[in-house]
Parts: sequence; C-alpha cells; structure tokens
Amino acid sequence: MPYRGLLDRYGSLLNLPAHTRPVTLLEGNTPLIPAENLSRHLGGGFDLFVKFEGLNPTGSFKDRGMTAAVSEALGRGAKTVICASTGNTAASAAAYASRAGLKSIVLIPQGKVAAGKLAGAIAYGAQVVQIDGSFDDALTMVVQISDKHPICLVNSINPYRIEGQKTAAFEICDTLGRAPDWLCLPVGNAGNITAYWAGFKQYDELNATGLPQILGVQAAGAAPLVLGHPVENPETVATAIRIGKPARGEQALEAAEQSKGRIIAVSDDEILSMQALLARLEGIWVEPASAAGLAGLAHEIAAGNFHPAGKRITAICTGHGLKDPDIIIKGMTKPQIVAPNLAALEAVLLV
Ligand code: AN7
Repeated sequence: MPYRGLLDRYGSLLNLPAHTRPVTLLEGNTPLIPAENLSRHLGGGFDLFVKFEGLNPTGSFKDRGMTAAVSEALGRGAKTVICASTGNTAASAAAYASRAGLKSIVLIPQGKVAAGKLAGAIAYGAQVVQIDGSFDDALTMVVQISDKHPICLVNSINPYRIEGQKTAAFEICDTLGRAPDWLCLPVGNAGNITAYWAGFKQYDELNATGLPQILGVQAAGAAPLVLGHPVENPETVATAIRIGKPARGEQALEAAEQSKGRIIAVSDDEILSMQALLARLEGIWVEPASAAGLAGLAHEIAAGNFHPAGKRITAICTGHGLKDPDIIIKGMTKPQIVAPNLAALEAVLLV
C-alpha cells in the first residue's frame, strides 16, 4: 500500500469531526534511528533510538498536528488560519494552508526566529507579522483575534493539533513492538509532550503496548515548568523553545507525573554540546531545541539521577538542523582557502 499520510494511516484513532477534509504532504512515517555511538558515549548498556522528526515535509514535527488542524479547518469552511510561532509552527501552518487553498497569517517574535523557519513561512506564502514582544505575547494576540474574527487558530491550543501529534507515539510503538522504557523530548509550549502521553495511553489501552516514563526537557533560561512559575523574559539559544508561559503546562506536568518521569532544565551549553555530539557521532543534525531531550538524558546520567542499564530509550529530535544554520556558522572558523591546484591541496591536507 502506498503511504498516504497520517490521517489515512491513523485517522480512525484520532478524534476528528466528520467534516474533516484531509490535507496531507505525506507527513509522519519518520525513521526511528538506532544511535549506538551516542549510547556508547553516554556509558553504554542501553538501547538508544532517535525519532528524527526533522524529516517531516517542512522540517519539523509540527506537520503531524498541522495535517489534522488544517484538514478540520478546511472541512469546516475556514478561509484563514493564524498562529503565533517561534518558527516551526509558522512554516508548517503556511505550507498546509497553501496546499488547502487557505490564507495563513503567522505572528513571530521579532528577531528571534531562525532563518530557515522565517524563510519557509515566506516561501509557503504566509503573511508574516513580527511582534515587538515574545512568543507568549504573540500567542495572547492570536487567541484574542481568533475569538473575535472568523480566523481559525492552529496553535496547539487547537485540540486537533494534539490529535495529529499523537501519531508519533503510535509510530514508535508500531516500530518497536511496544512503548520504550523512557521517552526524552524538548518542552516549549508543551503541546508535544501532551500529545505523546495521550498517544501512548491510547495505544496501550488498545494494544497493551505499555507506557514510557517521560523526561521533558526545557532550556534553563526558559524553564517555567521547572521553576513552577511563568518566565517573563525567557532567553535561550534554542529559540524554538524560548517560551515563558506554556499553553499546556498543566498537562505537561501531569504527563511527567503520571508516567513517573520528570521535567528538568539544561543549560544552553549542554544543548549545543549535544547538538554537536549527535551530528558528529551519528550524522544526525538537528536544530538546538531538538537536542534538548538528549541533553537532558546526558545530564541525568552524568548526575547519577538515572540508571539506563538495559533500558530502551527513545529521544525525539523535533526539527532539522537546516532550520537554524546561523548557530553553526556563528561558531565556526572559516574554512581554509586554497589555490586551485594539487600541490596547494597536498600542502594543506598532508602536513
Ligand atoms: C524544534 O513553532 O512553539 O512543547 O511556535 O519548534 O509542543 O511547544 C515550537 C516548538 C520543540 C517544543 N522542538 O514543542 C512554534 C513552537 C522544536 C520546536 C518544540 C518546538 P512544544
């Protein structure tokens, strides 16, 4: 059977209204990549898999929820969708809206969106509005305007986004034959952790696949769920999760508690070190936020808070490294320039 996208494959398990009209870019079906080199580097003795969500059509996991939310909006007769975004939601909303023939409007925090995301939103034809404020300000504004005008909100407050994102948990269980022992993932606005937990619970009820313990990871400068209060001016190199008031914060805490997991914070240095390690040891290049789940795992192992022996661990890498080229370019030494002849090349390579 050819692959026809997530609503085709898992639609019967998703709580979507009958009027839903599928809009798909054949999202999902992402690889669960064994990461033996990284597992060994972290001490070994456990199975580590990376669910590489950066391989979705617009380069992030947001496409799972967006196929559901835009399909519902189209079926309902919506003409315009809107979202606030740190970048990935914007690009995804813009792509799916265009495919559905809808207009998209995206609000982004000024100057804090990675180049590949902003370029994507523009390429897919969104009306992009920069807010002189944070993601949290932008989210408040899109909630207000969609309450007042016939514009469909496609942030993860929209329940169909969560329905679509549950499919990642289904895929992991289908591939492994059961849920992993631990699931590690970054947490920003907390839609994804909410969706994974709902998805694993649903699959366990249907197929007895078991439940993972969930390790949610925030950036230390944007860690409201660890601190226990909103963060007024969140700051982190991982701009995707530069969020101070997560819309689904309560549900994230519930997922951590019910799964006997936890939510922790890691520093920007830990995030960037893990981004580099994953690329160099495994050939998997992810954007900084996407390395947070693995950075959290490394942090917990190093601190002795977590004993991975014999465990099966899955880390969710939410977005592709190509989304944020600047973070690499800023830190690199400029490649050498060599005269266009063999002797010059030998002189630099064979010293
Ligand atoms: C790569 O695009 O919030 O906890 O507006 O882009 O479900 O918010 C992005 C979030 C993790 C956090 N990794 O997921 C947006 C946005 C990447 C992300 C998250 C985001 P949630």
